[in-house]
Amino acid sequence: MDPEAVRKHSALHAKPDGLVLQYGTAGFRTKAERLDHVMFRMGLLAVLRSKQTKSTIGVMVTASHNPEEDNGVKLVDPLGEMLAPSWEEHATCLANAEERDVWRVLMDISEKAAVNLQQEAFVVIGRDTRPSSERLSQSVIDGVTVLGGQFHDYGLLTTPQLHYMVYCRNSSGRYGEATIDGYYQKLSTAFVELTKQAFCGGNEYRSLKVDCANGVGALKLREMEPYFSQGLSVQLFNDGTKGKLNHLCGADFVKSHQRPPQGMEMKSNERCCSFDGDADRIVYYYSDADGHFHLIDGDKIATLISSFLKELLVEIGESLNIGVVQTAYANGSSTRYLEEVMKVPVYCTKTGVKHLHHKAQEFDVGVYFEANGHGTVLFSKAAEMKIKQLAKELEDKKRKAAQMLANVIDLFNQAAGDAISDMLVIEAVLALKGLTVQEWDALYTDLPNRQLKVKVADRQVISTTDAERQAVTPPGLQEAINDLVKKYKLSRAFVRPSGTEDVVRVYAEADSQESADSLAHEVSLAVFQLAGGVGE
Ligand code: 16G
Ligand code: MG
Repeated sequence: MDPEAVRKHSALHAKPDGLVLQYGTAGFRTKAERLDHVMFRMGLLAVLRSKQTKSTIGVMVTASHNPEEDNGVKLVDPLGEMLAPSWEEHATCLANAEERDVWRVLMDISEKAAVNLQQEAFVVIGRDTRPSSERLSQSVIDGVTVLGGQFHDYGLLTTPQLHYMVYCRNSSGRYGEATIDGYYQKLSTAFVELTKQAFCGGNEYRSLKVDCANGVGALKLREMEPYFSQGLSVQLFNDGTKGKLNHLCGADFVKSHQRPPQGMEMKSNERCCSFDGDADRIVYYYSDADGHFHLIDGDKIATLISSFLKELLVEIGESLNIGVVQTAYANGSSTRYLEEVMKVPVYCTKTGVKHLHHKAQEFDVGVYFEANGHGTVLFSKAAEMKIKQLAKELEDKKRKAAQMLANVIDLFNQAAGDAISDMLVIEAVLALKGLTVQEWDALYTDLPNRQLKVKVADRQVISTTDAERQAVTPPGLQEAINDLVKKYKLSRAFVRPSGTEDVVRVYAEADSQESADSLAHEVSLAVFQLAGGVGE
C-alpha cells in the first residue's frame, strides 16, 4: 500500500467539485458521468473490506431499473449479502472526501474497523449492459489494484449472479461453483428435478414470455435456456437488440404504470413476466379475454410460494417455522390473505431488500418479497440440513415432499433475490399445482392503490416509525393523514422519504380506484403544505 500511488491514481479519477453522494438503499446512484471517482474509491474500499473480513468482496456496477444514462455501484459482503451498515457510512465518507484527504480517510477507516493492512484482498466485479458500465468497472479495478488487491472481473452479470459468485467463493464450493456455468447448472438441475413430478402427469409443454427490460437478464437467460429447456421454453422480448434499457419496459415500469411493457406481444390469457435492468426483480401479468390487464406483483408471488412451501412442510411433518416478510407497500389484501386464510405469520419492515432479508433470517423458512418484485426465500442452515437429510431417510410421500423442498432450496438464490430463480420456482409451482395464471391471480383481489411523489425542499424533514407506516415529523402530518384516511373505506395511506430519489413517496389504497386516487392526492397536498413542498 503506497500512499503516493493512491494519490496519483486518485487524481486520475478526480471528484467533481461540490458533489456530495450518499450510499443509499442499494449503493450509490446518479448520472453515470459523475461516478468515476466513486467507482475508483469503491475499489479501494472493497480492498479494505476484504482484508477486514478475510473474504472475497463483490462490487456490482449497475443502476438497476433506472434510466440508461444513470449508473451506480454497490458492494457485496462475504455471504452474498448487502454491505454492513457501518461500512455504508465508511463508503459515504470515502466517496465524499476531498482529493487531498482520500489517503487519510482510508487510514481512518482502517483504524476504526481494525483492518489488518497486511492481509491479502480479493475482489470480484460484475456489471450490467449500460454503455457506461464497462469504463466505470475499469475504474473499480484501478482502485482495487492500486491498493494491492487481487481481482476477478466477471464482466456482464446480473446483480444476483454476482451475489452468488461471492457466496460460492466464500463457502469453498459448498454452495456451488463460482462460475457462470456453475450458476446455470445449480439452478437448472434443481428446476428440472422439481418439475419432473409435474410432467409425468402429462402436463402440457410450458412456455413463458419474458420482458428483459433490454438489460443483462436477456443475455443470461438466453445463455441459460438450453440448461432448463426440457422443463420450460422462454420467449424473450426487449432483449436489448433494439430498445433502450428500462425504457417503457421492465418490472418497474409495469408495476408502477400497471400496464404491459412496450414491445411485448401479449395474447389473451398468456402468462408473461418482466425483469428489471439487472434482473433482481420480477413481476407477472396477463391480459384477459376482455383485454383487461392483470398485474401479479411481489405480494402474489410471495403468497403462491409460501402456500406451496407450507403444504410441503406440513407433509413432511417437521416443526419448521415459516414467516412472510413484507413492507408497507404490500397490498392490504395480500396481508389479510396470508394471515387469515393461509394462517402464516406476516411481518413488516422498512423498504429495501436488506431490511426484509435481515428479518427473514429469523425463521427456518423466511419468505420475503417487496410488492415491486424483489424477493426470495431463505432457509436457515439448520432447516436446509434437516430437509436434505429427510429427503434421504423418509418414506414415500413424505420423502417426495422433502426432496421437493430440497430442490426449492437449491433453486432459490439464497444470497439475494433473483428474477431468474424466482421465475423458475414460480413456473415449477404452477406446473406442480396445475394452476393457470388466472387461477393464481384469483387467490385474492388487490385493493386499488395509487403511488405519487411530492417534491419538497428537504425530504429528511419527514421521519417515520412503525416500519414507515407512521410519520413522526413534521408535526401534524400523521394527524392529517389519519383524518383523510377516515373519509374512505378499506383505506390506508403512508408517506416516506425515498431512499433513491429526491422526493417524498405517497401510497394510498382504498375500496375503489377513484377513492385510492383521491386519497393519494389529498395526502400529497398535506405533505406539500406541512413538509415544505416546492414547485407545483
Ligand atoms: C432500491 C431497493 C429496493 C427498494 C427501492 C425503494 C435494493 C436492492 N433495492 O431499489 O428494495 O424497494 O430502492 O426505492 O435494496 P425508494 O426508496 O426510492 O422508494
Ligand atoms: Mg434491480
